[in-house]
Amino acid sequence: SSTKKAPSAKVAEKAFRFDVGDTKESMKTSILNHLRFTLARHQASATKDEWWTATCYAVRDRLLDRFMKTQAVHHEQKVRRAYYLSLEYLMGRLLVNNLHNAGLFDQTRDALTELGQDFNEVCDEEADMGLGNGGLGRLAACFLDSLATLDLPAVGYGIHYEFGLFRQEFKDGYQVEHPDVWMEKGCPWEVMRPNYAQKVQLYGRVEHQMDSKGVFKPKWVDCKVLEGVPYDIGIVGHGGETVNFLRLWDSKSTQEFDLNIFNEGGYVEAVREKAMGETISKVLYPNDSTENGKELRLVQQYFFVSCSLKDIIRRFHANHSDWADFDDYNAIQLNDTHPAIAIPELMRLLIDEYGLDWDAAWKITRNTCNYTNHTLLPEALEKWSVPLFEKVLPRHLEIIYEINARFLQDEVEAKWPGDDAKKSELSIIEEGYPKMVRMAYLSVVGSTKVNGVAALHTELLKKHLFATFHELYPNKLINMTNGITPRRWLLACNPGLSELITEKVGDDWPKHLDQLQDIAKLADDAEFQERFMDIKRSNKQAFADFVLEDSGTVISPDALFDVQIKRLHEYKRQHLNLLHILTLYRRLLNDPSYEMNPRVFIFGAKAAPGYALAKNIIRAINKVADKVNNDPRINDKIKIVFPQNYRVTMAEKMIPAADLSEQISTAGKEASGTGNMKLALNGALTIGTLDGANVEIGEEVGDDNIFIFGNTVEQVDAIRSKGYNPYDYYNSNWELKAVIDWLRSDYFTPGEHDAFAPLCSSWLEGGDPFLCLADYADYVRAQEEVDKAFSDKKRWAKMAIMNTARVGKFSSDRTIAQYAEQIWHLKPVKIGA
Ligand code: NBG
Repeated sequence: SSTKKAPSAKVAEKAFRFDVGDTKESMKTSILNHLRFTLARHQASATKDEWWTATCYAVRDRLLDRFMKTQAVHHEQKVRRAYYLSLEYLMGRLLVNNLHNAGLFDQTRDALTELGQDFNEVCDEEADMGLGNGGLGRLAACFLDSLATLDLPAVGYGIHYEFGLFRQEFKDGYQVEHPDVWMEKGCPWEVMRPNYAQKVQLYGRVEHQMDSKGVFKPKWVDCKVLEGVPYDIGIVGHGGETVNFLRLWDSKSTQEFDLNIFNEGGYVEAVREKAMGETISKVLYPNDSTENGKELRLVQQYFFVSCSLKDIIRRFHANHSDWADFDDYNAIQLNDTHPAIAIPELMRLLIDEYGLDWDAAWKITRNTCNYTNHTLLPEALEKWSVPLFEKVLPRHLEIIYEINARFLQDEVEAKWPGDDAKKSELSIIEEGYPKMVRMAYLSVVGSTKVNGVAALHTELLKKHLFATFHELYPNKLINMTNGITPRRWLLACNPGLSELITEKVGDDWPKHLDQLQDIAKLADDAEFQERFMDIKRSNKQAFADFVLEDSGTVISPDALFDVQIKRLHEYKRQHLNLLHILTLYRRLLNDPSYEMNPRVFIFGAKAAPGYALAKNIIRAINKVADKVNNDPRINDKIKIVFPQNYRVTMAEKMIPAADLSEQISTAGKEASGTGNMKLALNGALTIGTLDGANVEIGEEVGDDNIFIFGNTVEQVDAIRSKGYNPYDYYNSNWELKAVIDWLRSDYFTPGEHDAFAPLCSSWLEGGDPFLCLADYADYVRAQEEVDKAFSDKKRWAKMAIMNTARVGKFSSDRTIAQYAEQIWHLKPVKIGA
């Protein structure tokens, strides 16, 4: 047969060219070549993971060709570029998305099928690239997809963690963490580039030495020196024209690092020291929306920022010689304050290494940098102690002090003469023992634009966290409502719905999500409703099959699938959801004729390993699930499924299967949310508070197509200022009291007392900081509305269709187009054939 013949040189040459239009045959040839020449395997003996690797290489060949072409065009045209600096990229799997974006999906699926492989099984070999915690990291990944799709010249920079976010297991309901060895089978997507390695200094001290002109110049001496080696991953946009890249830095020790010990004969110690240099990029810190505060974390931040800035400068010098042009060609986006050290580092490079004066360096730095804030939670706002800073980055501390002194004198004093309170309020250095460096303030002072991630969040930034800065810089703070890539979150993860949409509106919608509006006119059409809901049902069936295989729990696709998937955090209130579940369970036990549609409550969540209350909530959900799922008295009316190890790949199964999307954070706490957008796009209705992007989702889909409940931001403030007492609610709502007391008993953990004491006391003695009790009654009311709506199949279908039809605004293409226009001043660059 043809597969046995060696491919002719002509075929092989063709197979490596992306732009000639790949066929099933060329993909076959390429996959077999990689099996043979890259993996040294005969077709007959290759394992599934080898088929996967060979397929990825075949796709990567095509990406790399486009990648080189893209870079050549960018270089030739001396384009302005955006640089996205982020400590997290939650990429998930790459194969299926790359196939879709590059236009290779059908050919490759058919090629593998003809080679006797099950396409889906081959794809399932891929480990998630889970180099992020949650929304912030996934947003970065969606942005890379949109940047390439919109043909914008951009590079993502981050860390090449050896271990991404931990793998989660449940034992007796407890969360147990394991290291995430995502590169076990290798990462065929990446290309190591030792030629672009960079040196990074750390620790040591600053000497002020007199130069030849008699001027004191700072010199950073006695440092440890590390090396950053970059790994590049091609990022192909939809349509495959532009291939940008994500550059992740891996830490290595250098000779300088251990020279002293080495010379003293301490060979083994030197090798040990060397190994320490390699720990810097070992592991992602597993906290979402909480600060880390650890020395290694500061080192990680500086390590990747310094490598990235030096790489940006290297690229700038390849095309330009005048520093005055730097901010014309480079825009840097700081993804939260994690890379905020870029501001003093750029200053240091310009002044100490390139000899610019302060004012010139400051102008360049401030014109280049922009900062995105992702949270109002005080515990997430990074602060580093001055003594730690002095130890790790002594020269940067000096620069920060100088930035602060000039800022307070030239800007704060100029605006509010003689007002010392304003100065201490806005100071980058917080007084106290120890003094702290406020990274958010440093980021605001050192940036051109600062943005929030949803309209409400930006308003709250203006009113609270950055209120005085907003007075000082009235044009700095702007809103960029988050978005999600429709390629991953509809086209690739929900092929059934995608096909139906394409049939109705054509195949342009993945690039122009507003076109989904056209299906709104079909929302009342009985036949369309039926097809839409049939697709939903088969997605639910697929998820039910997964659950059965995963845990042995049987769930019915006819039940209402009620989904809450996000990090486990008090402010997100998975425990409010649990109160509702217990309420229904209790009603069913007390009154076997209690009427409700069967519901499956689906959770996906990881808790930060050090977050005791979050872990207690996980155990409570798991223990209630054990009881409820095995209680014959309730006739399968309620099922609770909480699969272990929630991650991007699991989200891709859950979201297309969801009927209801739980977005129930305390108003004012969730900066935006992006899971809310993914679920609505796939036809799930939202039950939510007026928080984050829920507000804007409500505006788009209309009041009739969303279930809003709970106290608003203003009401939450009012309740708090009156002095919130959760006992007022507990004592006056007998049903609420009953379910909390129930959880306090050992009903769900027979013989084990106080299993949920941390959770129960957070609601009562702990003061219920996130107002679960204040929102409980209205939440239960809204859930009754949901149940009623679900009983009316036509009404529900219409609402679901309206959700899909009306959330085009939340494409990350729209978000990125706004960043490009308002922050980066970036123009698309066509790459051509
Ligand atoms: C998170 C917010 C989410 C938001 C994402 C992306 C952090 C610090 N913030 O509400 O909690 O959707 O950022 O902007 O992780």
